[in-house]
Amino acid sequence: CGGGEDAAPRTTPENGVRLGFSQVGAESAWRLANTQSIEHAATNAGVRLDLRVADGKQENQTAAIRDFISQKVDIIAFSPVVESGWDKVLQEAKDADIPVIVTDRMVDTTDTSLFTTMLGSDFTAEGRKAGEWLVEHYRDFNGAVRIAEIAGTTGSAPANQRRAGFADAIKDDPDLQVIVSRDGGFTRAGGEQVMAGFLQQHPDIDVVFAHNDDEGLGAVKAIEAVGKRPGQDIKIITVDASRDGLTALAEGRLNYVIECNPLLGPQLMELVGKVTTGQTIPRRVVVDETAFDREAAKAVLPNRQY
Ligand code: GYE
Repeated sequence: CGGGEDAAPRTTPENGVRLGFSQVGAESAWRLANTQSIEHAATNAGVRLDLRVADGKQENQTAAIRDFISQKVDIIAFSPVVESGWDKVLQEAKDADIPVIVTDRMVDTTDTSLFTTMLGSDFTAEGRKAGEWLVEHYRDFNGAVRIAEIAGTTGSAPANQRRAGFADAIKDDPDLQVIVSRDGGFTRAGGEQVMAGFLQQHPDIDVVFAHNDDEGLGAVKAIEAVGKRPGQDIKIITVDASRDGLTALAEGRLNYVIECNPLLGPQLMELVGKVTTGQTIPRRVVVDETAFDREAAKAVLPNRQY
């Protein structure tokens, strides 16, 4: 396996490193920007990219990785749809002496030698920022605040960690209560459907914490459909800070948006270059991120890339 102190130096193939990349799917604006960033960065770095998009199914990703192994690519990278269930296929890559970089979402493996590094965001910190904003926003408010959570894909790292970070940030304020939580699949349609169901059962929801912008924008539609005003009657917090998310924030239909940066391509290609030439790399590379309120959204929107 490349990387680490005992890595055997590899030589870069003359006509470019062959990188097999298995992508989760095309569920969100974040994901589309992430795929584009990886494609552009590969072209710029002269990396020969074999990109497979898995339609949100783990078995498709496992099959793609097996295919990369049989084609003897130089290096594999992937964004795992869910955290668990990767040990076997990663062991196969290791046995074939093909290094693996995990991007975006973390894997839950018993053996951390199965991948060289993990490049991605700190999802727990993102969830915590959402919770901290809420604590601050309701600081002088007395009485219960009923929160509905539209979660990301069940079993995925961002869903697990955003939920955990959020819960941790609000735990000392007993007024802040998560009354329902359901998987919206990180899509607009999913967010709309889940929110419509929530509103039928709980017409008194005060706040929505959606695990991504697309789900939050779906919730906006569902809230409007019952004649309520998103951003006013029901506050909405989301994660990603895509252009559509920030636009809704600037218009006052979302209230707070945490950034999750999908433009990992250049950093990934740098790591690919280092691993394939036997250089030492850190085990974990975190992406820099911030959070936006309405004014901050207006300021960055003109130059927003995704
Ligand atoms: O927040 C969401 C996407 O894994 C960070 O996946 C990513 C998440 C992102 O579908 O929009």
